[in-house]
Amino acid sequence: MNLEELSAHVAKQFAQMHGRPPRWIVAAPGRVNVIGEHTDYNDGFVLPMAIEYYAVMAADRPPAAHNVITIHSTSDPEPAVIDLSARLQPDKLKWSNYPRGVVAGFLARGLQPGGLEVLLHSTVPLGGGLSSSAALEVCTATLLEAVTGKTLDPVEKALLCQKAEHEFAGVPCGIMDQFTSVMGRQGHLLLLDCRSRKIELVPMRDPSVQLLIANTNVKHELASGQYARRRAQCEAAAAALGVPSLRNATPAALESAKSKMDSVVFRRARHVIGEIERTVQAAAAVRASNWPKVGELMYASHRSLRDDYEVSCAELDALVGIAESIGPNGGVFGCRMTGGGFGGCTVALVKSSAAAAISQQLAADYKQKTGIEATIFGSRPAAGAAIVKS
Ligand code: GAF
Repeated sequence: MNLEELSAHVAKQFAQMHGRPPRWIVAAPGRVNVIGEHTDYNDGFVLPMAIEYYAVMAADRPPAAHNVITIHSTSDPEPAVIDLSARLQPDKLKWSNYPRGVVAGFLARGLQPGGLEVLLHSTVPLGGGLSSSAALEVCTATLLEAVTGKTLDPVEKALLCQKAEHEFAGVPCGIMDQFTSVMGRQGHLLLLDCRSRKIELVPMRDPSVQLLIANTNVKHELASGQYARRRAQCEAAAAALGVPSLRNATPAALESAKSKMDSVVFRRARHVIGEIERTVQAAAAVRASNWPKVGELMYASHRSLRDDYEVSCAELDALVGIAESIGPNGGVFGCRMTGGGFGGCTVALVKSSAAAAISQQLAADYKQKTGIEATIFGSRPAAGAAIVKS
């Protein structure tokens, strides 16, 4: 379903529920990261793109004026109820904390949205490492821009959403996901420098290649605690090296400081420093349409995430192993886990002409190895969040 069809679908559902059409419709995409994993909170580079899967909200004022935002979701019978006259705090209904934190960010800027009835529908797989939470945050922020008539600067908007995730969802995430959902560009990867927060657009329009996303359909629960622990280990490595962040470190400096840190911290830093370098090289290789080189960097990224950063899992490794065994003759250039890890998705760079056959083989071999059905889909690089109706 393209965005236009999806918006019409959500508008229809809203009308069925409330007996009138929505006044506003907004959408924000998920993302897939091609390379540059766990580098954003180290001031490094990332190379993601927005995908054609979206969080969509349809909304209107409630018939009787009251100061409450009620969000019904098509994936949970319990609505999020955000009372604007009370001090906003994290709630036990987990998904409601993403919009709640964003509303708090608007209120902190003196922007009063007023009462709303909202219907949320998301096609971004939940918890699949494709930024379903950032899509929800950015979708909420876009709705509040439409409602208040105040357009935020894109960087401020992304940072407001990141703060919502830190303070209301308790995840100390970097900036990649929110920046991509806000600033995605059709036909382009985003080379985001997380230190300067500047984006270089990298065209990705060669029709002979495409990205295939494969969802392991597993999510191992240790994810969020482990994320915070990785961040702390990176900070420990930077402190031992005497630099503000691992962006400022080189492989040689790390090697010579090896005795100053424990071996786990050393391996975490080795991943980050290598991954920042691979990301810059991959952007250059995409620009040159050097697909074998991009693929080689993707495999190297996966090995480093698996062995040094230890955020992969058996199911992700199984998918990458199958992709590797299909190999260049079968049309696969490279494959790696994408997103935070411990489950979720892989991303593969493949020949478009072989994509259907590769999808079939990935699904069949994964089922055979793990007993689990993978979900496999493609996406072109999509545009960032937008007001569809206002
Ligand atoms: C998650 C985080 F939200 C991002 O900021 C990033 O750190 C990513 O994991 C790992 O690259 O998606």
